[in-house]
Amino acid sequence: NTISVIGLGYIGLPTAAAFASRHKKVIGVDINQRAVDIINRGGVHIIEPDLEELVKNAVEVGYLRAVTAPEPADAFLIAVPTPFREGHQPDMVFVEKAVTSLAPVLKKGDLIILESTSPVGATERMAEWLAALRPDLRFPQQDTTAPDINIAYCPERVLPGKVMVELIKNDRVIGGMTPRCSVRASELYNIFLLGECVTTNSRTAEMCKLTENSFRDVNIAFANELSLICDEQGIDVWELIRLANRHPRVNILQPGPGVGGHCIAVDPWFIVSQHPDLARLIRTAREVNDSKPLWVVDKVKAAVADCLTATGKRAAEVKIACFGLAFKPNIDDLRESPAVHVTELIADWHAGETWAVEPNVESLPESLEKKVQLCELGLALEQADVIVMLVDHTAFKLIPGQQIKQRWVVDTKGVWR
Ligand code: SAJ
Repeated sequence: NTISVIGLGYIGLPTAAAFASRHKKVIGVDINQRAVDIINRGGVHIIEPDLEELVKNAVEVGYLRAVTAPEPADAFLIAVPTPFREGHQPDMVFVEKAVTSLAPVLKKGDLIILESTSPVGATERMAEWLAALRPDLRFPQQDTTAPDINIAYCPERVLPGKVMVELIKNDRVIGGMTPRCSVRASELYNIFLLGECVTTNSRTAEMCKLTENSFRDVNIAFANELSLICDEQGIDVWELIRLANRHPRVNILQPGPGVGGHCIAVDPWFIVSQHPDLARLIRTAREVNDSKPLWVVDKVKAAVADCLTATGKRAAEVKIACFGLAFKPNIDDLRESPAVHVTELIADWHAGETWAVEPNVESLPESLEKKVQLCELGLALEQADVIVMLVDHTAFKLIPGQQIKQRWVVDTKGVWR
């Protein structure tokens, strides 16, 4: 049996590699010719621990091959991006394109699984598109007992940086359009899954994915809101959270410079856009987290003003070092990172030099290239006037607080308290 994975990104490629490692024939499909070429040479175009080794082996033994257009297979997994458009509306254009391209190669008995984070109802919509493209086949909405094609929604829930572990260990929500679709999808994932398959319908599975990330976003927003209140009250928010978490039923997350990544800052909007009047808490959490970088920049401005008064320096002489650019600790992923956003805002405003200390990268993203200098940790500790702690990388946490001689430190992660 052949499995086709459409979309070879952060989710699709690890999933394709997981099936191939279980000696299943996998055809990976991606419109990006460069990615396809790299994979066919046994390489990877994304960084994720253990992924390269797995892809290399799979390609060498012939279980995995990449192409730019779908070929016939027995199961199709769609793992393409679902970004949002203006006004925070989910954009299903990549799913629609994937479906349109696979429709011609579909045959009776095939299974189609949508993995991309999607608004509620997307799987049913996908089935409608397919029915229109292939009137010769019967889909689950037309024949609920024995359709020609089985369709399910099965969201991924892996943590970037731990994808290969979580892909196999985490339980999986399987939302079949019919109970039989759920059974077929569970059989497929059980090829590599150690976690359990928990079955439901497609709409509940879609909502489940959005709920998981909204839960985290709301809880981070709670911590971020507390950090603003504590700042005004002169209370150490990290100590406060540690103490409150000693209560057996309290478990507060950690504040920071904002929420980044490609999921938590996006998915809650899928619920808000479908329910603008009801999703009040979810929307507010997004707004709280999105506004945190601006608050951090205000803190930096105040620190610089204080530094100018205390030292008599001119603004152009003040050096600001931003510690961390990644969207979370110990990774090199800078996309959708609040730390990058804060650094950019500081550099745009500041008259003097702005430095970025990011031990996990060798070059700066385009948005910072002309405004910011990448700086060694030691030099920044030695020469910066103001330090802005943005990401709690282990390398930063290892520096003893007493070693920080700067008087002006804006510490958004509570690393050197
Ligand atoms: N963050 C905080 N405080 C915290 C925890 C996180 O400010 O206490 C920030 C991080 O610094 C980062 C952002 O939140 O900027 C998101 O990081 P994360 O580690 O919470 O999550 P992601 O985006 O790497 O992965 C999430 C995971 N979802 C949940 O934990 C509910 C992952 O399981 C999902 O598969 C992934 O989204 C996804 O693809 O949807």
